Amino acid sequence: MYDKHDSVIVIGIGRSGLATAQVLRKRGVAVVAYDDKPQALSGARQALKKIGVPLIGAAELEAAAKAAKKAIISPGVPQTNRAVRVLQDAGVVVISEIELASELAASPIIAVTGSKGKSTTTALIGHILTTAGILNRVGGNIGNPLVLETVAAPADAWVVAEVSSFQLEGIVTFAPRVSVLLNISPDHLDRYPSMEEYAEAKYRIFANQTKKDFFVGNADDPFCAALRSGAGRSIPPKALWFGMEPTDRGLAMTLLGDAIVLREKRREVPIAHVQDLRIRGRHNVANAMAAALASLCAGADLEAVRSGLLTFDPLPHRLTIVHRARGVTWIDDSKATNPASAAAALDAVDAPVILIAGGKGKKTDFSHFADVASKKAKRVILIGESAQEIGDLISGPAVCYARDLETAVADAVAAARPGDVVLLSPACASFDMFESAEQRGERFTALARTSGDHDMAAP
Ligand code: UMA
Ligand code: ADP
Repeated sequence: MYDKHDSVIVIGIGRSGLATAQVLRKRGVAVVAYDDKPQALSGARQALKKIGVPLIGAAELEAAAKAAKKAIISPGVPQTNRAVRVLQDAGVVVISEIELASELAASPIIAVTGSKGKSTTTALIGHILTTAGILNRVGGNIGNPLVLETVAAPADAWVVAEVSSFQLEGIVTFAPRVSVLLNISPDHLDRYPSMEEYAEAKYRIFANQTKKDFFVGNADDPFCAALRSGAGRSIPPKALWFGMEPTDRGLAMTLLGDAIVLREKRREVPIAHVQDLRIRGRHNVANAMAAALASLCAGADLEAVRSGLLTFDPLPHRLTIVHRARGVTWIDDSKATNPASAAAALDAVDAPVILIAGGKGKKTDFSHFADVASKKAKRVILIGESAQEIGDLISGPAVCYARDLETAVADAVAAARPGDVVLLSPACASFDMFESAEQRGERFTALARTSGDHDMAAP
């Protein structure tokens, strides 16, 4: 499988595509690469050349299809892409990089999906497993292509994989030992025609699991909870549910007062107190429960789960305090790229909030987020393509429009008073103004640290 007798086409030469090409070339596979925007590939061109992978144009796809049986697509390339269609019509099997990663894996996989909380939960599982002394490698949508991790992981390690709906679209046999479904809220509706189709892509995470495998699900999320009664799809019988409602006897983990507890037969075992976690907000309690259950499935002991939960710091750009000056706290939540995550962030902040939001919308409805912002924020500063759409829905707090992040931060500096929080939680993607959500968060942090110090009106 995947050796010098094989020939593969890689579509999309970003992080995922380049890693795929590198892994396959190392095994002796003949690889050709295709990208819709070859002119934009600077460093990648060199990297492909180095490993002997030619970059082909659209006109050469049909000829390439004659030699190759398989194509691997990058997550950003939709199934409707013209090149993908040409290859499929020529009989080429098109799979995603996570499918390849699982085909090449010797170790079991814990896969985490959901609209929001994936990276936090994935990283937290890795942290708990490490605390428990269990070998593991973390990768996938979180940033480092999964295929690099599965080929490097020894058989006695676990691979903890963050998987997106985009990646799940292209699986065939991908069957994690443990699947985790966190939540399904409106996101990526610029790629999916409906919420139902988006949810279907997420449900694929458990499609190939068998009765020896585990499923961990959020009982409080309507799209996840629907699976408890079947919803026409079968999750593995070893299903562990978490949720905030302790009267629900079907939950394996829940909240009793402020304690996260594990239900074991008739016992309720306290795991951690919410206020002792370093990750804040109710949404992070859900992420913590999911991570704890998944880690237990992989054999972590309770003491390691407890200690792992208490020593995990938030990842950058996720409700991260980046600056404090003159009584004002600056929080970078740039990774809140859909309305539900920005609403969750507002919910988690317990102080008067000046909110900076907006960016590239994904055809999601902003009404609920705008309601929460209307109640919670004292000022809303809007940037980017979706600014007007969001602003039209806000009532109550002062709304202002800024042409860029610099102007937005300057406005926040002028408006902030001691005790306030300035929160960047955009509810939108970043691509209208930045290369990535990370770049947006870094810019905000730099601005907060400079302007936040110097220009603030004296208390
Ligand atoms: N391309 C085409 N045709 C298209 C679309 C893209 O040729 O129709 C080409 C582009 O010209 C570019 C390349 O594909 O050269 C980019 O591929 P990509 O968009 O798949 O990006 P990668 O750099 O490979 O990063 C991908 C994930 N990107 C997306 O899902 C959009 C990364 O998730 C992931 O971290 C990385 O693989 C490693 O696994 C990012 C993301 O935004 C963080 N994910 C979405 C999210 O979290 O909401 C799902
Ligand atoms: P993902 O990888 O799914 O994008 P992250 O863990 O990176 O999720 O978190 C991204 C943002 O989403 C964070 O800034 C946080 O505000 C928010 N968030 C995290 N977990 C949840 C959750 N379970 N529900 C709603 N929002 C969440």
